[in-house]
Amino acid sequence: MSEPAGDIEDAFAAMYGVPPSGVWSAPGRVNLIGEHTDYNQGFVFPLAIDRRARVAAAPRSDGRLRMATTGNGQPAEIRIEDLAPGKLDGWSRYAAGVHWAFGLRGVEVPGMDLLLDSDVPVGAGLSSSAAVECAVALAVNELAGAQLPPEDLVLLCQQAENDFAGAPTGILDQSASLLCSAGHGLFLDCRSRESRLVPLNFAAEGMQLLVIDTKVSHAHDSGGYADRRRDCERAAEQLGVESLRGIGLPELVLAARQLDRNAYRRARHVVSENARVQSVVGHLESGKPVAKLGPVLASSHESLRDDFDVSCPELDLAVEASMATGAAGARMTGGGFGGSAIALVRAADAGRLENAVVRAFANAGFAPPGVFAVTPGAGAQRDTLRR
Ligand code: GAF
Repeated sequence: MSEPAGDIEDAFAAMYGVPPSGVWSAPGRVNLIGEHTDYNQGFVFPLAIDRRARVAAAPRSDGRLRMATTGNGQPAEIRIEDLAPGKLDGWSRYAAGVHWAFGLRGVEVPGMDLLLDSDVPVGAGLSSSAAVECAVALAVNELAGAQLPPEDLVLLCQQAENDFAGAPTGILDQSASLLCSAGHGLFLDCRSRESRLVPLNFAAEGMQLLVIDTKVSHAHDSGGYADRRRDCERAAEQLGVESLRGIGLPELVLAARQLDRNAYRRARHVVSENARVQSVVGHLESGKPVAKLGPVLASSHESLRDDFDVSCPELDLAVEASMATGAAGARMTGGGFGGSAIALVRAADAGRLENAVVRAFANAGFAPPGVFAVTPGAGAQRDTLRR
């Protein structure tokens, strides 16, 4: 787990010789449903998880930005005025990208010392990079006196990820991290950017939401994600609509001949996934049990596997083994090409499911997966009181 705020404050003082001005944190996310819909102006329904990136920060007067992680020696360093895409790598490009994006908005960003600690697994499809961006964004927002609202910070962090870190992602992850609240999922319309919180309490129904981290590391700054985005844009163009949000399933089927095969399959996923998000939110808002969401989670996984081609053998096996062990539902979550699956399971069966998935991975010759429960956690926040 990440360190309590007091520990990171002490570690900051030991590293930089002064106490931090504050500690801010932001969560990773699980997307319950609504995959690859965000950059198609569609619907998503994520929850923040109880795993977070935490950053201690203090401004400097000499324009230098220093960034370190707990338990890891020397800070990376760059002058704020020298920040430019391509100049940094590793996690520091997410933090520095946020400073850069504030600068693009005309905010005078001071130099800063940062110390980061995170228990969001990296490369697991749980938005570890967005968690870093959002925690740093809260710190800079306050220390630079920018006072941007969370909705603006979503776009600012997305810009850091897209243009500074080079991953052409949508607004799902940053929205989940900044706008979610404990005990809720976030229903977000990525076209209007309107959102509302929907109560989500797995424990009250004797259920658990498990994450199965396949340990197949994914990265969205390499080819597959951008290819899917291009397929979707081509599909919209061939259909003569601004985005795939502009078409329903019956019209898409009728227009099938206008599209090449991949464009049609990608569009079919996006259009059907939007309908699935709406049906999940409708189901929960009318007070129906979360345990009954199994079939819709299953069809989301099939669509991502068969039409969107973003699953992989490890994700498919995680889902199959979960369903064979009595999960109410399971699907891959996040961008895919590795990363994690989720399984909705009766709490009493969680241990059995974990054993079955671990055994199935061993039998298939895959590396052991990580299996852990998540609960809908708090969104990004300041963790320490203002002095
Ligand atoms: C990744 C991206 F960062 C999100 O924007 C989203 O597209 C997701 O993959 C797929 O739903 O997490």
